[in-house]
Amino acid sequence: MSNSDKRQQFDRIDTDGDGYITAEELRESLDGDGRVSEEHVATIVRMADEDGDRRIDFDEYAKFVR
Ligand SMILES: [Ca+2]
Ligand SMILES: [Ca+2]
Repeated sequence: MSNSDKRQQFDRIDTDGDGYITAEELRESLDGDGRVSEEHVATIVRMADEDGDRRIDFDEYAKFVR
């Protein structure tokens, strides 16, 4: 995936446009039909979050989806 594709995905998930994906935003993007649990989303954020601020910035996202 190219960096600009990732950027587009990232921007789609980051609905408030602050440059960070929160668990809430991620859940909304994944949770089309209410089947994604909060726990599952929290696990994804923990795996992707490298600096421990509990948000996913673009660098973290780009590495995670590589
Ligand atoms: Ca955001
Ligand atoms: Ca982070």
